[in-house]
Amino acid sequence: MAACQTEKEEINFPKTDLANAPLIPKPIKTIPTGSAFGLDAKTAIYTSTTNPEFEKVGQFLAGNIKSKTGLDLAVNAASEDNLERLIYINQSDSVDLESPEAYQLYIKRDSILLNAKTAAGAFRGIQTIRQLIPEQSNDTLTDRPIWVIPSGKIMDAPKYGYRSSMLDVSRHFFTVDEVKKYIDALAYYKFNTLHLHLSDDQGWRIEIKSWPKLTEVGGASEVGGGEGGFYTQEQYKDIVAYAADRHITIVPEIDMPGHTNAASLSYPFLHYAGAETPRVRTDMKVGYSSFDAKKDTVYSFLDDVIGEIAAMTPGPYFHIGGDESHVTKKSDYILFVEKVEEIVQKHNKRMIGWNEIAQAELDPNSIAQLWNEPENALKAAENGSKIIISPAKKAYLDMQYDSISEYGLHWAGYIPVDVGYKWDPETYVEGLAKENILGIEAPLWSETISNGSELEYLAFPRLIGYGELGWSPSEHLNWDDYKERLAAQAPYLEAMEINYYPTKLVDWK
Ligand code: TNX
Repeated sequence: MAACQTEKEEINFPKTDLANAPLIPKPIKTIPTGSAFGLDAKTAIYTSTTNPEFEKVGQFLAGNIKSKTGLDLAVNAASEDNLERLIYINQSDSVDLESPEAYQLYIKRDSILLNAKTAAGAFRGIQTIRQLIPEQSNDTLTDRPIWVIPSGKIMDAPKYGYRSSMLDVSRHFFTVDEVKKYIDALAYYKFNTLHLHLSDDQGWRIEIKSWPKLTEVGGASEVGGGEGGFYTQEQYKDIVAYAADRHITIVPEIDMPGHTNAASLSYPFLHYAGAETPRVRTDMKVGYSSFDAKKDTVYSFLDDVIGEIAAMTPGPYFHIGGDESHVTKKSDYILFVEKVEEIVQKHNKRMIGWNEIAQAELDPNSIAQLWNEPENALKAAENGSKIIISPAKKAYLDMQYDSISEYGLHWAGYIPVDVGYKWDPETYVEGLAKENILGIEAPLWSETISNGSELEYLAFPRLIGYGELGWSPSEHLNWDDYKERLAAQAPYLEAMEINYYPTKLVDWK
């Protein structure tokens, strides 16, 4: 009997197993149903239209599907012939979607329904869809190429609300395009934050209109003697907007009172008498520079700098550094941190600082970032502050993989890919309750790397593991299971032209 025109075509999909899909981060709950959704030219994307942010998420998915498969799917505008299968991105009020980035996916033969309460949740959910689309189409099931997506149900939400990486654009400068490429990869692995280390001894990287010499003088150097560089305010805003389109928050850092040689070289009144005289620094030493904590003019200067950056930064945070101020007297250091905290709050931002800031009397709303002193993290937590977990020994992307690694340092040890993955931020600091943890960050310091490809070599594949540690529940963290899923990331990394370290610990496909 001839099939009626409107009847749906029956495709005989091979048996699938959604629970074995190589998703990173691993979702909370996956229930496979063994069948499949066939992504093809007859698929349309629809979204809730009451919230324009949902439509943007749909457009983003369409763009990714186009570059991965060549299929040009309509968003909220299908014609009758391509309505056979539907991907619907729905704003839902379900109580199961309490966490701001939670999502649910229902994948059936003829539809994929993505439910989320917020556009951020929908955006995280479409990363799961992207990861489920195979690299190769199946060209034998029907008369046209079809990308077989395993059917089933996924319920998912992040463990932490702060899942971050840091780029040090100061020791070596990275271009806007290099930063955007990094943001794309962060988005794919469900990170929601990028911290930019915008100033240090060797270079100042952000234009400040009221203090132009910061970039004219302080921006013209970097480690090893290269030409340095800086972001104009327009370029910084462009990075912020690019990140926001991917539901990623930019956290700007101006490191102080130490790590300030480039600023003091630009404006000598900032310089602290106990610090080394400012000069162009292209070496890798730390701990010799400081702002003068006792001068009112230093705080007026910082009010301008923080004010200009805060005005361009929609996210809630401002990072003041605060690490390794070895030449600043302790009393001056404490005075400085407390005064700068007031300035940050005046500009409506929440202060973050490296763990040393816990020596000061912090406002409980301020956040301490653990890198080397658990006792300071505990002190800050006792005072009510939230903690970001970034231990150098486990989460520093600039540590060498092993003794023969080409780039990187090893002062905190070597971090092979398995060591970077086999720990749990929830239990890393003894005595720190999980309620006190804001999230996790993997910082990439750039003393030994000077271009995008070297940056990627240190970050990948370790960064991918930190995405999972920040998102997936502890009971899902398992190296043997993870390494199989990591191996399956090679086609994505290759398609994105990301230079990764092909560790022998993983059986790359
Ligand atoms: C320590 S971690 C630093 C940075 C260096 C890094 C190199 C931290 C807060 N300070 O200034 O770049 O080590 O690994």
